[in-house]
Amino acid sequence: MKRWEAALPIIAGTGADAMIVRDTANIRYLTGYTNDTGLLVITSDGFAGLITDFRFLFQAKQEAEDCAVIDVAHTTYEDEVNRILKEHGAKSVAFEKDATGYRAYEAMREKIEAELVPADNVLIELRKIKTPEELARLRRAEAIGDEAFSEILNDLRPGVTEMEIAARLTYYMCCKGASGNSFSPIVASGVNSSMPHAMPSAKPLQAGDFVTMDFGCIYEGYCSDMTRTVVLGHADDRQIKIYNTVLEAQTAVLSQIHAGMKGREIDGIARAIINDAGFEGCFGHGLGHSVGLEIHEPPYANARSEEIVRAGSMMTVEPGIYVEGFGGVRIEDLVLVTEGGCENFAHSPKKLIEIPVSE
Ligand SMILES: [Mn+2]
Repeated sequence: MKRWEAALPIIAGTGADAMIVRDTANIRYLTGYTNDTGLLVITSDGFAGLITDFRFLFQAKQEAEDCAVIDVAHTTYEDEVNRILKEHGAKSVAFEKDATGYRAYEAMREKIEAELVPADNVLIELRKIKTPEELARLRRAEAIGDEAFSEILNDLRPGVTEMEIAARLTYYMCCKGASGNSFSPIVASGVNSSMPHAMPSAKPLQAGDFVTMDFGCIYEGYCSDMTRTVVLGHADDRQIKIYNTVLEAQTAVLSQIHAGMKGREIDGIARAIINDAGFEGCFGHGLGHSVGLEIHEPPYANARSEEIVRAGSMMTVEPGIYVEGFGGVRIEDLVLVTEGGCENFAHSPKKLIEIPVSE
C-alpha cells in the first residue's frame, strides 16, 4: 500500500473528490518528503501529486517514491492543482483551513474551478497512533534529551546565563544526532521559573535558584520533550514542598495513566494532588499533549479534553506549580500510552537535584 492511500477514507469523509494538503507534517507523513516547500494533491480515484519547485525537485523525487512529482516551474501551484483535478474528474476539493493562508485561499478561488471545501486538520487522525518506526525515532529523540540533561548538570553554576544553558542544551543534542531543537529551549531560573514559558534571558544563575529546563530535539523528523527542575545549591523548605508536590502529581499520573481514559481524567489526577496540597490556581496549563512530527499534537490531556486516549498514542506528563514572585517547578516525561499503563521514554532522575555550589 502506498503511504498516501491512508488518506483516501478521510478525504471521502470530507465529502470532497480530492484534497489539497499544505500542512508540512501531513505531507511528510503521507509521502516521506522531508522538506518544507511543496503542496500535495490527492484525488479519490487514486492519484497523488507532489508539486514543488526546482530547489526541492530532486529531493522530492528521491523521498516521495509513491507520488508523481511535479515541477511548478512554468506555472503556479493553483494552476497545477486545477489541471490535476480536471484530469481526474474531481468536482470538489477539500483544503486544510489551518494550513491555508489568505493569499493562498485567494489564489485557489481564482484558479481552481472545482468547489472548495474547507476542512479541519482531518489528516491528523492518521498520526495519533504511532507506528513501530515512529516509536523508534521518538524513543531515540527522548534519549538524546536525557543524555543532554546529564551533561548540562555539569554546566550549572552561579554566573552562567540562562541563554548559555539553552545554547549548550541545543549543542549537546545536535552533537548526539539531533537535527535541531523541537522548540526553543526554556531555561528559567529563580523568579523567572514562575513563568511556565519564560524565554531564556541574560540573567546569571544564582545560588538558591530553581532552574527549570524544558527542551527537546528533532531526531529523524520526530520531536522529543522533557522538563527537569533543579536547585542551585541548597533547596529551602518552600522549594522542597513545591518540588515534591509536583513530583507526587507526576508520579501518580505515570502510575495510573492507561488507554481508554479521557484527556481530562488524566489531567485530573495531577490537578487534584496539586490542589489538595494548597496550590490551587498555581497549575495554570494542561497536563500534557501528544508529540510526533510536531511538538504539540492531539490528543491532549487537559481539563477540557473529552477525547479518549488510545493505546499507541504519545503523551507528555508535565504538571507544574508556579508561584508569582517566587518561582516554579515543572517535571515532564514523554510516555507511550499502552492498554494497561504506559511506557516512559524519559529516564532522567526526578528526585530533587541540588547542584553543589562552592562558597
Ligand atoms: Mn511539553
